[in-house]
Amino acid sequence: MQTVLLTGFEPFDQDPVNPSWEAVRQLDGVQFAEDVQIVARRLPCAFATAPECLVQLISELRPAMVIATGLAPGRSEISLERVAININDARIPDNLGYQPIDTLVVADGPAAYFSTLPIKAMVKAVRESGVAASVSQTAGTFVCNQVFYRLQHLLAGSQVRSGFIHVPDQSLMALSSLVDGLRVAVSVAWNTPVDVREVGGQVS
Ligand code: PCA
Repeated sequence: MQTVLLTGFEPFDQDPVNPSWEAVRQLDGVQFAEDVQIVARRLPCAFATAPECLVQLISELRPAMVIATGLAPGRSEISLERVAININDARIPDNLGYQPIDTLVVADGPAAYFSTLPIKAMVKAVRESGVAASVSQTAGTFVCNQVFYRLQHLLAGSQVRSGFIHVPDQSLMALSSLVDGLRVAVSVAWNTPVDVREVGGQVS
C-alpha cells in the first residue's frame, strides 16, 4: 500500500478550530485507488516545531506524495499554492509566541521553490466537482509558507511530489464541500503525472 501524507494545522490566532485539520482528519485512511491511501496528520502552528514534525512524519511514513494544508483566513476558494518563498515575516506571533521578521527559512536555500503538484489540473477538477478553487501565487510569509518551503527543500530532486493547499474559513466554505474538494484534489494529483495547460494566472 502506498501513502499520500496529508497534513492540516492546529488552530492559531485565537480561532478555536482550524478547518485544514478538521477537513483532512476526515480523509484519514481513505483509499482512493487500489493501492493508495491517505494518512492525515496534524502539525503544530509554530515555526520551531512544524517543519521538524513534518520531516519526522515523512521519514516515518515514507509517503509517495505529500500535500500540506492550512487555513488562509479571508479566502473563499480552495487555493492551490504555486510557490514557496525563502522568507519568514510573521504579522502575528505563532503558537509558541515566536514572531520572526525577515529571516530566511533555509539559510543557503534558493529564493523559492515551485509546487511539484499538477496545480492547474487540480483546480480544474475541483471546480468541475462543484467546489470553488483557484491557483494562488503566494502562500504568505507565516508558518504555512515556511512548512511549504521546507517540504519542497527536503523533497527537491526526489520522485515524491509535494505541495501546499490553503483552505477557506468555515464561514466561507462548508466543511463538507472542503472535504469533497480536497478528496478530488488528492486523487487528481495522484493520477496526473503532467500538469494541464489552463489559464490560472493573475495580472497583478
Ligand atoms: N494557516 C497559517 C498557519 C497555520 C494555518 O493553518 C498560515 O497560512 O501560515
